[in-house]
Amino acid sequence: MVGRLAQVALAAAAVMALLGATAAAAQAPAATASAKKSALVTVNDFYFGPESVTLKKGGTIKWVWSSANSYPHDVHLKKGPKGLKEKKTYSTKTTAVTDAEFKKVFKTPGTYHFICTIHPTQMHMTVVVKK
Ligand SMILES: [Cu+2]
Repeated sequence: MVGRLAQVALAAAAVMALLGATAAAAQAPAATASAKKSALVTVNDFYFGPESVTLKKGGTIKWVWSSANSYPHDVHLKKGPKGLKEKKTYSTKTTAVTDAEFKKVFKTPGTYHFICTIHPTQMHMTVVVKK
């Protein structure tokens, strides 16, 4: 008898937890959509975290290579907004496994697509710079 009651209580708790998780997930996009003045992106074996960043005009991104990496990666601008100047400065000149940083200020509004040239299908990210 007590056992059955406990089971019912557990099931109710599980449903409540599920409902709570769903509510939290529904609220998340609004929070991440706000434009940031600066953002930190980690370069990992085989993903950028996060894969999407929205910046204010003039905002900065700092990429930091994870100390847990075993493979080399780079940051490479595959496509930037139309008329973007000094495109080459949005890509690293070399690859690195760990202990590397790359910082870039985004003054031109638009959408930027970045990849790692060694793992282009796995590692990609998008930066949106607001006007
Ligand atoms: Cu890579």
